[in-house]
Amino acid sequence: MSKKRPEGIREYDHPAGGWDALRAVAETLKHQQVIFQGAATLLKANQPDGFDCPGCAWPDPKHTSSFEFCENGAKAITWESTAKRAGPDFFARYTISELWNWSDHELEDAGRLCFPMIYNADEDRYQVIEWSAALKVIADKLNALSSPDQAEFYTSGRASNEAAFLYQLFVRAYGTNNFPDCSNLCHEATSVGLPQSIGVGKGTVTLEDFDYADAIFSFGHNPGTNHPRMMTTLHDASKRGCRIVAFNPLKERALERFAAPQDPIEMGTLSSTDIASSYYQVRAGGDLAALKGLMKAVFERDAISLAAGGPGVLDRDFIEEHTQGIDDLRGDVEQTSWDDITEVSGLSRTELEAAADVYIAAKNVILCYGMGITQHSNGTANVQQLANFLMLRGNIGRQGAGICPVRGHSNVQGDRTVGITELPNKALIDGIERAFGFRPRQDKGHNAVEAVDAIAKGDSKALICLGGNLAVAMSDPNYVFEGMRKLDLAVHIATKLNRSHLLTAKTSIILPCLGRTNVDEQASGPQSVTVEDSMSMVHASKGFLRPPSDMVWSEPAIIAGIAKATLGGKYGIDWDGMIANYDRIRDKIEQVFPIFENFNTRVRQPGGFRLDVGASQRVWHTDSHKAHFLVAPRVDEDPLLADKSLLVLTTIRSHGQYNTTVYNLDDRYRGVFGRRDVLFINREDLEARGLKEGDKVSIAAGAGDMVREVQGFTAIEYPIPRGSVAGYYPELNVVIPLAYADKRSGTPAYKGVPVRIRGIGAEAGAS
Ligand SMILES: Nc1nc2c(c(=O)[nH]1)N[C@H]1C(S)=C(S)[C@@H](COP(=O)(O)OP(=O)(O)OC[C@H]3O[C@@H](n4cnc5c(=O)[nH]c(N)nc54)[C@H](O)[C@@H]3O)O[C@H]1N2
Ligand SMILES: Nc1nc2c(c(=O)[nH]1)N[C@H]1C(S)=C(S)[C@@H](COP(=O)(O)OP(=O)(O)OC[C@H]3O[C@@H](n4cnc5c(=O)[nH]c(N)nc54)[C@H](O)[C@@H]3O)O[C@H]1N2
Ligand SMILES: [Mo]
Repeated sequence: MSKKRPEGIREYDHPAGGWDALRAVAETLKHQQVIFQGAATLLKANQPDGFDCPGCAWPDPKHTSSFEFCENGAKAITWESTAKRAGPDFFARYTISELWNWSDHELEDAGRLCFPMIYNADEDRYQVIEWSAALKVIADKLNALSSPDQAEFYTSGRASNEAAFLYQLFVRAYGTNNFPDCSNLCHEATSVGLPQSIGVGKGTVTLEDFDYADAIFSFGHNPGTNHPRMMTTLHDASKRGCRIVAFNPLKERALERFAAPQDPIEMGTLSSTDIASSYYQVRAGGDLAALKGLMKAVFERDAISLAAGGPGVLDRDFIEEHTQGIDDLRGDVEQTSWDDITEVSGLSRTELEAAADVYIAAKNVILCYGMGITQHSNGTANVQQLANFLMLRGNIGRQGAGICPVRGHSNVQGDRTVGITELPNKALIDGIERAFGFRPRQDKGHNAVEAVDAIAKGDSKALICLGGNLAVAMSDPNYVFEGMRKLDLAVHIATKLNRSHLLTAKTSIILPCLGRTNVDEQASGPQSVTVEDSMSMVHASKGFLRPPSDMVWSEPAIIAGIAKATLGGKYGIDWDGMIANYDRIRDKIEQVFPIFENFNTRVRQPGGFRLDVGASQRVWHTDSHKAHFLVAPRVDEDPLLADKSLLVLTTIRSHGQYNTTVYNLDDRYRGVFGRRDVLFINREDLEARGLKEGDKVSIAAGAGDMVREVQGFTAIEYPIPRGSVAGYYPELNVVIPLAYADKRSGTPAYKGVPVRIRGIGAEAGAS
């Protein structure tokens, strides 16, 4: 007889995708009251004349495909095109103190924001304000600061290229480089690590390359939930015999087997396709060790082949012609012991050798990775070891091979390309001078961790957010919340209400904006915006749904409005002209960034165009003009982990959420229904603490006076390696100290937090 599991926990034995995915979409449509309009909207996603799906940054086959079904894309679109409205009557009904007690799900579920609102402290409510008055208040506050560096300008990665470009132009003209953005929390380790390795902070593959890969290595990403359209690619690759090798502490269902909702046979017969041919449950934070193990095995195989008079297994021509540093890398890998590698990775030498053999046997290898790699205190080093591994056999810059960082927000990569960065390079500053006739500062501004720290310390006094939910997305939210309540000015450009908006400053303003699905009507007619996907493809996006009210502005128009009010005629920038016709914004983008040559023409081609990525052609934009093998010291990510009583916490997304937006409380593929207050833990780790499944536990991180603790999470016995535990973001962010981040890139170590687990309450045994 099977034992009784805690409430809401049950085995889910279906493949990912399939009929359950279709059913989930139908439920979301119903919940958001958009059954007819919503279904029509879904058919416009990622079509040549339609809008870009805000769900993720995975590319589409040329953006010219027939409708590609995606459960979570459908949820993202449906939540944006909801019939629900958070209008003036909503804000009249509830005080901010009341709304604070709502869940994140309930706040967003209030519906689309439709009027500019300003906080009235006496009434503890947001009240309607005219656009012109709101813009003037913001301008006066910004101009009253004693230095522009007292203001922080956050960007979340849904902003279009046009909005992001105008935003960075405004902020640079205003006079600061304080650009915290969601990329700092996400793929910053890629943006910092890859340029040092291969001269570009982007992926080198295109979607077509997947058709030629003999093996795909997947590290630390969960495409069944976070990039469901990638499942079509993996499904097709698996069907044609491509080997897929996964490294992930959790056995993610979609990486095991997937039923394509597009496939009439799989749907009709309830069958599915196996995805990963081998699956390695690496310990959380064990990737550096695993990668050194894989490379050690490759070097050993190479030596054996050479000793037997063979050609070796390295791509010596590539290494000779294109790279530097192989000897140092080999030295480091050789002196790293198998004992250290197996202990930290949790994988045996035999397992790592078997994976290395798949790698060696494959002519063309693509390596995909996500947050399981970047969100660690050695995130940058992790990324660079991935590049090393690929380069050993020349797997970069040729057909069917390359590195594929799987990006998060649908335009996070584009925002960076058009200038959202706290570290502007000379080319960007020169470009702005060329196009606008003024030379902005080139010194470093704040990234996300530095920005919220400056806010918490009272050094920064104003925060403008172009989308997102910064306070909830950051580590250590309680510290961040306290700081944000002390601000002089907080402005949120947003589609939906969230907790960051409730952290009211002396002056707090919400500016409602159009989403991707909405028509954007300006003086010259309806406008398109552009976005760049994970594979550097740039294409247009055009909404068609009526805006939630006449008082909702587009993001570019809002930014131009703030800029005009704040800067007046400074530098003679033609804000009105650019808003009247976004082609003019694109002309300026082209002037600042020569890679956008003929932007307006090329973006009108069906499917758009690909931005040049040097490494894809084996052109290395590094100082030496070569690609670099780079050494990372050690294999363990944190000296704290010498204390064996600690476990490593990794914080992940459920199937029913989009970052801080919680659509529902189910995580179907992991068998969790109707709750999120769980901690996935290995049975032996439970037993070692005298605990059992269902016990309530406390989770504590940090040391000394920096201890952060949460209580009341329920322990769920889960097939996760010993030493690793997992739970949901954002609920567990409260235990992650802000300083806990990759020193090189500033990326918070959300996926490698040393924690102490104790049982609490009557049911639990000894701690
Ligand atoms: N539906 C939906 N789509 C999304 C999002 C969303 O929230 N919902 N968010 C968007 C954004 S902004 C992003 S950045 C992406 C995120 O997409 P992912 O990178 O897939 O994000 P996570 O859910 O954080 O999960 C990472 C995976 O890494 C594994 N993992 C955890 N720790 C480790 C580790 O130490 N090593 C290894 N090898 N693996 C580990 C986890 O088990 C999990 O499978 O998705 C984007 N798309
Ligand atoms: N512990 C832990 N923390 C994490 C992570 C993790 O894996 N673990 N992941 C990190 C990652 S990868 C990321 S990217 C961040 C996410 O951080 P953010 O990007 O800041 O957060 P989101 O939840 O995506 O933002 C949701 C809000 O965006 C607004 N919004 C939605 N669409 C639009 C639009 O079209 N325009 C505008 N202006 N606003 C819009 C809505 O108001 C909505 O409430 O979180 C990070 N935090
Ligand atoms: Mo992200």
